Amino acid sequence: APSIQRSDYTPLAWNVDGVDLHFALDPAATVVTSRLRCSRNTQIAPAPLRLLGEDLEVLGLTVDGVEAAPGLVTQGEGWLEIALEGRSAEVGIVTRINPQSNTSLSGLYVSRGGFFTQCEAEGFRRITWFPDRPDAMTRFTVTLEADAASCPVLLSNGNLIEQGPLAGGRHYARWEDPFPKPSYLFALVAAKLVALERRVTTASGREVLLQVWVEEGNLDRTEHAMDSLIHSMRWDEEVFGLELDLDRFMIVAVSDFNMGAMENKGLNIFNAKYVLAKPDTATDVDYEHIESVVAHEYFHNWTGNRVTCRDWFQLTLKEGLTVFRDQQFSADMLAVAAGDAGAASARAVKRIDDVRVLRAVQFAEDAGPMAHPIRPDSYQEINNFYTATVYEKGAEVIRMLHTLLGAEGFRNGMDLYFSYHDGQAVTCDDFVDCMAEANGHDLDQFMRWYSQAGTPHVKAAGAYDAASRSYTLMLSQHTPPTPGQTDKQPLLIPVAVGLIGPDGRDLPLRLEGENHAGVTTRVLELSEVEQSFRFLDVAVEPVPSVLRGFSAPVILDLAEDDARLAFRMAHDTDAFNRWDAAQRFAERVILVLTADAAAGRTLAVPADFVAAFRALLNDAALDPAFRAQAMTLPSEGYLIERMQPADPAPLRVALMHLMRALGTHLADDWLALCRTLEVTGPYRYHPTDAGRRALGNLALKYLAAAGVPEGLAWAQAQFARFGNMTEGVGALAALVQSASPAREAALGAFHARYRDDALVLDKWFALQAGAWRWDATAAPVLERVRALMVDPAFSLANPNKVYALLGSFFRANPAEFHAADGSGYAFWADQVIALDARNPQVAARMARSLENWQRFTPALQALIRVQLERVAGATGLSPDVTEIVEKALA
Ligand code: BAL
Ligand code: ZN
Repeated sequence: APSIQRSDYTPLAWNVDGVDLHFALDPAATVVTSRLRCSRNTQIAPAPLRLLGEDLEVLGLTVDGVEAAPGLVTQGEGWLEIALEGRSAEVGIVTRINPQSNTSLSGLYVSRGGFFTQCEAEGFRRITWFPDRPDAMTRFTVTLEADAASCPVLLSNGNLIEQGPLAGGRHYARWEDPFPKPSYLFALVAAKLVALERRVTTASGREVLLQVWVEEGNLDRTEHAMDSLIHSMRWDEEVFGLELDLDRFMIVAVSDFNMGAMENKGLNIFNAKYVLAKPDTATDVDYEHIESVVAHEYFHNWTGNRVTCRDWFQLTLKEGLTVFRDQQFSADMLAVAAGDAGAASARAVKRIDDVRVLRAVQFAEDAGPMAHPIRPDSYQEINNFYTATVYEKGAEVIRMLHTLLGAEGFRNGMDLYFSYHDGQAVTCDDFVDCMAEANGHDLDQFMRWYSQAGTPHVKAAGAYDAASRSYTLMLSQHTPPTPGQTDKQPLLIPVAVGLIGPDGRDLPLRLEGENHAGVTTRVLELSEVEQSFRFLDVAVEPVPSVLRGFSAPVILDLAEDDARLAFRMAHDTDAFNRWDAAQRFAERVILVLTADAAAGRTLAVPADFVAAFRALLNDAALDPAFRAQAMTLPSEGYLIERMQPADPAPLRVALMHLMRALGTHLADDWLALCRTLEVTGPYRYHPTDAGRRALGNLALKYLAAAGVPEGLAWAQAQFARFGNMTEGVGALAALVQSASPAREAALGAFHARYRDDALVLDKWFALQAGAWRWDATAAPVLERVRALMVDPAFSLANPNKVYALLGSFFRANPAEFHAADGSGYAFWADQVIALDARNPQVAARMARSLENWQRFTPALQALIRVQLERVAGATGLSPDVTEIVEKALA
């Protein structure tokens, strides 16, 4: 398939200064009338107006009111050029589209009887012919016309300027967006919805209307999203001085949606999963996700909408920055709720959550055939580049700027960015240039983070010299080659370091050549391949704590024996590194157990490891949320990346053995936690309560895995009387992850209670698809997955269902998915091909679950290759899936 190059960018020959759109909405035949007011870009050589379109039936085409002469128009695959004369022209286009048959959920589509749009990245061209690229910023006026009974609510971007009835039971509304925007931020909704409304006053004293639109019957699940929106508005005013610029801001929940949510100007459209919450249906984690996604989309109003991307290669300009902003917001919200005493721990817990995802998903991506820099140089299908690299690693790159420049320097850079670029479509260079200029800081080397793919390895080794009372830390860096990029240059890597004394207290740090002493964590700037840093006045040999707070997205290679890891688990004052020490110890133990399982040796869990875990578990000075993080083993996905070659079957045996051992040896400790952590009183979403529930549910998981009768009884009792979804699904998860016969009854009861609640049933599907076989006589999980696919509640047309059932099986259940007979792979190929025919974006996401196939054992690789080739050879394959499988097979 052809690939698009970043270096091929050319400016627009024609600007569209304004567009009037008229939609005569009808499920099978919607007529879109578009009037484009175009003006020539006099900065470049004259060229025709180039419009992009896909699956459109053209009913008429005029230039300045006159039917376009055939000689003026040239057409190719997906494009149309009109040879316009002079300096300005008005182009009129009428097209007909079929929203009801649009199963890709890109463009205009129908969901549960309503009309919705999704235009990022290239969905607008499926609505009408347009210069559908992010640097074409246009003022939109939109008129919607629809059946009044089935679509009483008509929404689009900006301000409602007119509405009224029409003949034949129809009605209309006209919306005007005062801000020029690219077409990817266009949205419309026409549906039967109700709204929760609030009026709030912005920092400058303007009153604005906030609405959360949902289907009737879901109004009691909108409070949390509304609160999250208001908190986001306040935070952006306080931290970045950024205010809502519209009189009205709307969030709409839709059941069928490819992504999490979309930041359309003034009209955010959300996957219902990230809006709807009440205690009976949403877990603490759901509440947390809703808060952060609402914030993310709201923050895009400035970082993305007011200043947007010049081209899609710059996607991380808005995504990395906005993820960083939502991470900071969530950390602040958690810290405020936790109070002064708990704030640091609450921030660390959030950081751990984010790093866990980065390591499991982004590191894997960076080590596979899809590896790309946060600003890619080429792509075949842009939808495949909404990746963990562009988003999460992109956010880490912004975080490093924040670390290097300080909060104030970063804010100054942001202020400069808006002062220069408000209303423009710009590049990542423009952003970093502002950071450099505002701080008088040369960031040329730092820009390599934008152009180099792959996860850097940082090696650290320390040497203490008692005679001179000095400690030298040697740091070196190396980035392994990635596809198409063999030579890597050294990066500028901020490495936060502390030195811990034998009593467990941090030593004051004084770097050679510097006078000030006293700080206990110091950010070293590693810019060369190898560099030494010498600390003076070090009274005793310290234990180094390196990469505190995960100060850079790298793999740290630091030789530490078990005793040292246990020491840092007990004493590291950096909560992130304390957690990381526990993860490193666990990883080491698991990989040894895995090798033993593969070789048929007996499995033995080291007593030191159990003791170190027990000490953390019972450290009442640590908040429960942190303890839950520390006691959660590294994910299977992450561990697979750490194995060479990866063999999921013995890994699963090792993990089960370790879970059972920790459940058995620490049974009394876990049971004591269950008793002391119980949260009484009505449910509230609060980090203190959430932390207690998280640790309590984790205790049940270990106890159930080990088959401890009191633990299973506790889980059953909690399940029988649960008052909120966190407790309900926690107990259910513990039962499902056990050999207890109670599991099937619990699954049945859960289904009976929530049979009409699609979002809750997603949890039910996911739990079963991700289940381990604790009972060795149980059938392979694939059989259950197949059975669930014919459950009436399942549908391949609904992305959430696909992610819950198939996504969980492919991604969260490696041992079952990678069954030695290859059955999982054949099933994967069947589903990818079936999905691709209706929704290429969802199909490509599922296809990606096998891209790192070359990590696995030769026997598994041989089986996977057959299925990758089968998918690659399927007729009519989308560009989306083609790119994934071709790169995997390259
Ligand atoms: N822009 C796509 C969804 C998001 O990142 O907010
Ligand atoms: Zn985003």
